[in-house]
Amino acid sequence: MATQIIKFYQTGTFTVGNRLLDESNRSVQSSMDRTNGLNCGHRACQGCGEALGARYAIDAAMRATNRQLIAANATGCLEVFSTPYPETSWQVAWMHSLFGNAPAVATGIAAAMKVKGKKEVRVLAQGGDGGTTDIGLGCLSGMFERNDDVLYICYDNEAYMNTGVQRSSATPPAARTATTPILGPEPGAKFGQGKSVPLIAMAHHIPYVATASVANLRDLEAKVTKAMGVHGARYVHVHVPCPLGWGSESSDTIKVARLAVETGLFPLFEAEDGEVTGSTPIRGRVPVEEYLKLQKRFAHLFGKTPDTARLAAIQAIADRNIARFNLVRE
Ligand SMILES: Cc1ncc(C[n+]2csc(CCOP(=O)(O)OP(=O)(O)O)c2C)c(N)n1
Ligand code: SF4
Repeated sequence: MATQIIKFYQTGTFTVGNRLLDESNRSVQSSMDRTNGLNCGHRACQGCGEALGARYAIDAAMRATNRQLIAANATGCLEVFSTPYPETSWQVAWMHSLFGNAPAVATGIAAAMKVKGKKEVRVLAQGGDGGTTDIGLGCLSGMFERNDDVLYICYDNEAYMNTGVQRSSATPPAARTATTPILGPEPGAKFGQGKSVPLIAMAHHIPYVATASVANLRDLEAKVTKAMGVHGARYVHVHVPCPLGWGSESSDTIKVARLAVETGLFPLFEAEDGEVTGSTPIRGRVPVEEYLKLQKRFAHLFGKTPDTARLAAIQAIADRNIARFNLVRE
């Protein structure tokens, strides 16, 4: 799929349909032949970023593999809202796994396909940030270290949403969750050292690592397509706002995701064999307050007396990303 940057007004919209563009530049979703990998009828909340991200990622992967795809899915919202027994919204060969072992299950599927001589069948695993950055990290590291032929996609909504919004190691500092309440002198999640699974993946020198966001769906499609064109272990980390857990408006999901990118809090980059190969520049740099204000989980930072010290600490995280990934260019 082409990665040419296209201005929205040039597309002729089918939402992001791009029907006025060359065939080669159209998004996967604009095609009448798209696979509708995650179909209607699922029970995700209105405005769920995870459902949107998964739909785009799976359709792109199915197109890239000529529909020869098997997906393993960690327990989490994505699994629960899509497969209330005996129903399913998946139009892809799909296997449920435990909360923490989706990478190992996917590795097993890939090994089975190899033994059967089904080289054309490709394997993908997917899960939330809890399943990925916490309980599944050991299995994931093993999958990376062995360079198993699997694409792992993490949909990062920054907490354990399925079980009622508990903190994960991807929860940002100061955020209110069920387990990081607004109590004490520094309410919300602690300022730790952070944990970047994309950087951890890079430390394994795997062939391909990328971050993506539902704010830029063409970019997400392109990165998943690129990942499916490579063999070995691959990792794509997608930022997916959760209106229920973040306390944002359902209609603001894309806006919130875009502000995460434009503030520098969620940098978009790619890496190959352990080295950063590119990043997406920020178009108009925005102070972190613009992003935080749209989410009730950060409302305590904007009380009668704004928490300027901790707002500055969050801004410093964004500034560090901007410098590290060269996000603001002349
Ligand atoms: C070993 C184990 N512990 C706890 C659970 C309960 N559980 C199921 S899903 C989930 C949270 C999932 O969070 P995350 O991976 O971030 O995905 P999200 O729901 O946010 O998409 C938990 C704690 C479980 N299924 N297995
Ligand atoms: S709780 Fe969040 S992640 Fe789960 S379905 Fe609702 S919006 Fe999506």
